[in-house]
Amino acid sequence: ERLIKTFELRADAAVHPLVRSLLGIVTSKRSNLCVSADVSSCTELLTLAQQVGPHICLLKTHVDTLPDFSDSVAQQLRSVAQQHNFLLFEDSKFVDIGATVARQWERRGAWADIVTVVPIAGDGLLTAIAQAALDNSKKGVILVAEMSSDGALRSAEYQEMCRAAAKRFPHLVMGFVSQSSISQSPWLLQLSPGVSVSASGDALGQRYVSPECSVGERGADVIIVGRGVTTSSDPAAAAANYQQLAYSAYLERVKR
Ligand code: 5BU
Repeated sequence: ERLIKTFELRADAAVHPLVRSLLGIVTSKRSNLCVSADVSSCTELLTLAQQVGPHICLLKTHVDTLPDFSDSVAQQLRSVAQQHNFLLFEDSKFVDIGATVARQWERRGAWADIVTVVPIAGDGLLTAIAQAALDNSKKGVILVAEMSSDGALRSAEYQEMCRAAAKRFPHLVMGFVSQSSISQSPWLLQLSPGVSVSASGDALGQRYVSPECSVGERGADVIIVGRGVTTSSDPAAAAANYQQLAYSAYLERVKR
């Protein structure tokens, strides 16, 4: 059901206001591309955000890999995001007891619109984030349900845990990071990394499929592309290419 519904219809069905906002951005910019800004400094991060801004719906970060990340950088990033109309997505992969995640979220999650969580520890960490976020309608969580890399856990029981957690926290959880369809619920999103037009993997176990395969066959709503864009000599042009391929694949999918 999720796969054949248009983003417009799914925005209407959305439970989480941020799902509605994100799908609004996706349809107005005609972009279901998330660029993963895996760079080495905040200067590079801000430059990349400006370059790819017009072509993305989401910018994904790992701020723990940036030695110079600060509140001021977060603020500057926020203003670039506002200027180009995209949301900020910190790939925090929180996984711990609630009390610890509450502290981690303050430090490296609170600045972003959306964070990732690995929901193997029970409900404590989702409760902690729901409590810490002063306004839940402005913060979202994406559950890591299935990873792109070689040898990653593919467990029906774990996927069921992810679906159940999404059900228990409908005002916090926006969807999943996965390589296949975890849920048919049209109000939940599938974000998929491991996408490249040129490579089939890297030397450390990453596995890639094309944008067409990710969206058309594996059910991604939004593709996540890192090095396919960041290592290009023209990141804006590379992003524009992924944007076009992913959005066409989505249009094809809902036509069927
Ligand atoms: P790449 O350069 O396109 O391979 O980067 C992919 C990004 O997505 C990178 O930041 C990873 O940490 C992230 N990622 C992933 O590759 N696979 C996963 O299953 C998850 C996250 Br979850």
